[in-house]
Amino acid sequence: MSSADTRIGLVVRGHGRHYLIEDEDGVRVHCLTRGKKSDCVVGDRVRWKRSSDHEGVIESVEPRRNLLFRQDEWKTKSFAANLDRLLILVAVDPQFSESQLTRALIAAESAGIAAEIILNKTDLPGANAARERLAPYRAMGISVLELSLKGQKDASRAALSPLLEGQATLVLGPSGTGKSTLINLLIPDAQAQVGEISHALNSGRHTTTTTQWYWIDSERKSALLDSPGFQEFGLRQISAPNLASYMADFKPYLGDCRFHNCSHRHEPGCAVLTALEAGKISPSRYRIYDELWNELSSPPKY
Ligand SMILES: Nc1nc2c(ncn2[C@@H]2O[C@H](COP(=O)(O)OP(=O)(O)O)[C@@H](O)[C@H]2O)c(=O)[nH]1
Ligand SMILES: [Mg+2]
Ligand SMILES: [Zn+2]
Repeated sequence: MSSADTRIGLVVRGHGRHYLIEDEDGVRVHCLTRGKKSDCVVGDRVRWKRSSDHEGVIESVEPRRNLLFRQDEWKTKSFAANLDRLLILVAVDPQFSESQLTRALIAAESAGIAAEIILNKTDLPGANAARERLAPYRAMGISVLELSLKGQKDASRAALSPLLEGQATLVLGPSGTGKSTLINLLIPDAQAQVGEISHALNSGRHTTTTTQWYWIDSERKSALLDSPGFQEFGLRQISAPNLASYMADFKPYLGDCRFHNCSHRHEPGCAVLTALEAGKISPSRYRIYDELWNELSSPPKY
């Protein structure tokens, strides 16, 4: 197959072996993959060619800039490829899991993707408590944007728009935090975009089993990606000894331990443990590190 026959397209939705590709002119075409070799995810640039008036075939996947994924005990789940930013959405209520938040941040850091946090529903009582739980993240240099997406639509849009401009941004967060509210705020025709895509892939209107790509602007420069919720967020792609290097609050101390292969759990002369005792690393972050270390250094459970 000569590359002259193929064109470059963007994967905007996947469903099994079925993909929806957008060509350079914004025209969307239903494509199939040939097999395992052309496994692709939303955000991928692919080489494809027409196989009929209505359909195409994906021949190959272009090299990726990055890939955000989680690796549970037995399966790997890709969120999306070629992202500019990850926005982790948490809310005052339901109370967010710091472990899930940390896992998402580590996955992003290890994939080389910039991540920021949005705290939504700051109109609710309990906002201060949530703010306090996020203080360690602010202190380690992660931006925490406080929003009230439902009640303060204009202010939220004004705060988000500059962040999203010209970028491909994935929104990740547990259910009930306001992901749909955020998408609908920025993409008034979101429902129509989903319907059109689902129709093209014959995948049912309300399936949210895969990542969904939305254009924010008619010039197709800024994109938001919505992905399905998750129960687990496995990080088995990371080895325990590398874990601390993906945690911004641990990183400053890593060169200062007595042993170069320090696990930062019980070794004498450990700079991380000293920082923990001095209150420079938060106890909850350290507890999550310890849990993750155990998880990543034990074999998968049957
Ligand atoms: N109080 C309050 N409720 C909100 C806010 N944003 C969203 N909600 C509500 O939270 C619930 C879950 O929102 P939704 O966007 O469906 O969350 P998703 O599950 O992450 O898609 C809905 O009842 C929203 O109306 C907010 O800023 N403040
Ligand atoms: Mg939703
Ligand atoms: Zn150490």
